[in-house]
Amino acid sequence: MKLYITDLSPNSRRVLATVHHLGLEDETEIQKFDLLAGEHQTEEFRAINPNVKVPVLVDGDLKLWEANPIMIYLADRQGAEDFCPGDRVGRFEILRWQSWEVQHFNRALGDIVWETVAKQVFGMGAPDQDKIDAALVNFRRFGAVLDDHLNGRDFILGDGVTAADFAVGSHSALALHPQSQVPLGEFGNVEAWIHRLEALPGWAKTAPQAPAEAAE
Ligand SMILES: N[C@@H](CCC(=O)N[C@@H](CS)C(=O)NCC(=O)O)C(=O)O
Repeated sequence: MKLYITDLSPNSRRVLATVHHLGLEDETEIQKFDLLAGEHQTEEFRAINPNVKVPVLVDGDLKLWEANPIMIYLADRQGAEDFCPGDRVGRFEILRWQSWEVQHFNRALGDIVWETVAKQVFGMGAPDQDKIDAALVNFRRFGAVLDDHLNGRDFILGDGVTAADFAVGSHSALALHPQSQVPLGEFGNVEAWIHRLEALPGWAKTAPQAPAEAAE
């Protein structure tokens, strides 16, 4: 298999962490692009992903883009039922939380850290406080949902880590950044769960080298 990723990307991290968590390192060739240098903008890569974005997994004839389905594909390929249950209810749970993080939780979190962390890393100007305030309203709304859900659970589906945790937690390094202004302290269950995630070997191995520079 070949996996195309970039450094400092939550979307890439969740897939790379899945590779490590499932013990697939030896059979996965990793190609990293420097997006700022435009290394991904080639006709060869466009033929693999017409969106010209990473992550992308190529496995034989399969060219799979979008981080969340790549995680499910890798789990199914390994028969890793504990990481991504195959039964009807378990599978719906994974899809539900993956859909939710894209639309709600990480959209809000991403908007906050774009303003507070990433823009400064990329030299794109001062944070826009109005945008931060608007995103904070959504973060608090959806953060409360996750916090309630995690009450009495170590991970999103219960006792063990799954693809739902890697998806919802994909921005953890950014949320923990001292400049992030993400009010994690208001959501004790979410904060504890992020630290639990960061302590997992497969997740820890993929921590951004310079979390201060972590950006989408
Ligand atoms: N929805 C996509 C998002 C992919 C994405 O936005 N990738 C970014 C890096 S995190 C990218 O490749 N950007 C390069 C570009 O747009 O030129 C996924 O989940 O995989």
